[in-house]
Amino acid sequence: MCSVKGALTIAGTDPSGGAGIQADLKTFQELDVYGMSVITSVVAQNTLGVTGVRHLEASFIKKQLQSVTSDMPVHAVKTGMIANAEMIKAIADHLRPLSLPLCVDPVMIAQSGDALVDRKALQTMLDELLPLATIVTPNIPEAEALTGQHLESEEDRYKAAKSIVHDFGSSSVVVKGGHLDGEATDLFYDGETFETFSSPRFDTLHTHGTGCTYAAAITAELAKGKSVREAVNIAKEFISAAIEHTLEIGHGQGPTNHWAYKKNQRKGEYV
Ligand code: PXL
Repeated sequence: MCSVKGALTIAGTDPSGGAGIQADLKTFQELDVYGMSVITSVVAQNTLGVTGVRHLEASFIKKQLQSVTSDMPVHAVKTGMIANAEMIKAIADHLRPLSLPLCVDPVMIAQSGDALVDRKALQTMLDELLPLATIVTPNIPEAEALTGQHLESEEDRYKAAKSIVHDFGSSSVVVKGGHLDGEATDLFYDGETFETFSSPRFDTLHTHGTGCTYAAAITAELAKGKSVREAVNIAKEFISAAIEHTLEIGHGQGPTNHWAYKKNQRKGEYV
């Protein structure tokens, strides 16, 4: 048997290729991990926004999960858009006995501002999925939704990180600072120590799929057996390169550049 490492994403689609399942698979590939995907919802969207959504039945999501995990080498899992409580429960029930490294991207709203997840799904995510998570990757609005607290100050973000680990049972968390002014500083907490990861803020509107890509990079590194701290460190470099060399394509908020990190490493051209 080949010793390749595999990562599975469970998420919604983005036919324009910058976010969702498509971003996850591109990221896995760039980080030399074999990518697999289970689709939760098919989303009609592009860089301008979402025009329609079709949710798959929870039982059919389960069938996809069964097909992949009964056959393939899955070393880490990422969850993204899971639109409703029934889906979340089916996914959590399938993942629980597998005990795999799990990165939960608590997706609620697309970059365009469109809601991707039913409001009632939040409590099920807290109850069923967060206790299974190796890491959760909320941005500030998502951390506010998870904790029910308004996060104004730096101290508020430290408190929210603690709450996500100690109250909801995730092993670690990274509260992303993309919505802050100044440097993009992400706050990592593993239940014992805090660490910040910073990058310059690049002046661009083209950030479609940033959250998916960052969480996918963490997942790829977890699949390779990296510690969660090291996975976040590499993912931060991956997403910073992807935003710095963003692709100005589409008529709205364009996608990030999934190949920029590898090009940086090879000192190659970006496009
Ligand atoms: O980044 C959040 C997200 C998750 N999943 C899908 C998306 C987006 C953002 O656009 O389209 C399918």
